[in-house]
Amino acid sequence: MESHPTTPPPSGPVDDVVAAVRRLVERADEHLKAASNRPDPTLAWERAEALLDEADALRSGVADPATRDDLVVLIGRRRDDLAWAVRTAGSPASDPVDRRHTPTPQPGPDTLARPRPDDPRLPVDQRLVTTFPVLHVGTTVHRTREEFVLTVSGLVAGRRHRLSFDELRALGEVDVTADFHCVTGWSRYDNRWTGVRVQTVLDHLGVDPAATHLVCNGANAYSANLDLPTARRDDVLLAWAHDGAPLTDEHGGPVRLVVPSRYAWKSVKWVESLQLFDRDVPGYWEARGYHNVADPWLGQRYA
Ligand SMILES: Nc1nc2c(c(=O)[nH]1)N[C@H]1C(S)=C(S)[C@@H](COP(=O)(O)O)O[C@H]1N2
Ligand SMILES: [Mo]
Repeated sequence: MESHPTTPPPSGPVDDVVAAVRRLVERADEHLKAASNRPDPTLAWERAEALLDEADALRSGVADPATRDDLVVLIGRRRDDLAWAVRTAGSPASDPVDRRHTPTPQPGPDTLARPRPDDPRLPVDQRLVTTFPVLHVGTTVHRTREEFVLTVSGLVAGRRHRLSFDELRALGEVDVTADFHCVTGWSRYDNRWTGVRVQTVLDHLGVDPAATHLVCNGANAYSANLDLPTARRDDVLLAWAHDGAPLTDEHGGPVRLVVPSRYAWKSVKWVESLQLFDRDVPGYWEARGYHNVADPWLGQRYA
C-alpha cells in the first residue's frame, strides 16, 4: 500500500510539475498531428516520443498517487496513439474510436519478455498506478443484478442456456487476487475479484468435446476471445465484486470477465454471453490489429 500524507504537500510546485507534464504531452500531440501530414513522419514521431519520455520522467516525481496515475494514463494514451500511427503508417486511416485506444511503442523483441529491472512484478513498458482507471469503448452501461442474464451458447450440451445472477452465483463463489495490466501501459496490483470461475460454469453446463475456443460478449458490441485452456484457468472469473465491493457500473458491473494472465482488454465488462466454438473467432480488438493471445509478459500487444 502507498501511504498517503496526512497533510497535502504545498500545491504550488506540484501544480507546476503537473502543468509542465501537460505541456509536454500537448507538444507531443502537435508532433503527432504534424507527422500525419509529412511524407516522412519519422522525425516527428521521434520528437513526440522524446517529449513523452520527458513527461514520464517528470510525472514520476509527483508525490500525490492519484495525480500521478492520471498522468500515467494521459501519457499512456499518447504512447498508444504514437504506436498506432507508426503501425498503420501507409495504410488507410482506421476508425477514430479504435485509434483512441492503442498502446506503447513496440519494444524490440529482446525487451519483450522481461520484467522491469526496478520491479519484477511489472512487465517491461508498464507503469504502476494505485488508482483504478476506467477504460472502455462507448458509454458506461447501467444494469442491475436483477436485469442481468448470462447466455451461454454454441458447443454446449443443450446448445443454449440462460443463467440469472443468482443462478450464476450459486455455482460457487471464489476470490482471486491478481494484477491487472492494460495494453495502454498502466498496471494495477492486487485486485481482489470475487466471482465464479468460467471453468465452473462450463463444467456445470457441459461443453461439447469439439469446442476449442470461446468468445465473451459484453455490452456495446464489445467482445474478446480465449482458447479454452486459458478460459478454464483457475484465475479466470466472471466477477461481481472488486476489493470486497459490488462491481461499479463503470468497472463493468454487474458482472465482468477477469483474465489476469492477459492484457486487460480480454477482461470484458458488462458481460452478456459466452459462445463456444470449434475454431478461434477474433473479438473486438483482436479483429482490429491486436494480438490474439495478449500475454503482457510477452509484450503481445499487436498481431
Ligand atoms: N465491454 C467492454 N469491456 C472492456 C472494454 C471495453 O471497451 N468494453 N475495455 C477493456 C480494456 S482495454 C480495459 S483496460 C479494461 C479496463 O477495465 P476498467 O475500466 O475496469 O479499469 O476493460 C476491458 N473491458
Ligand atoms: Mo486496456
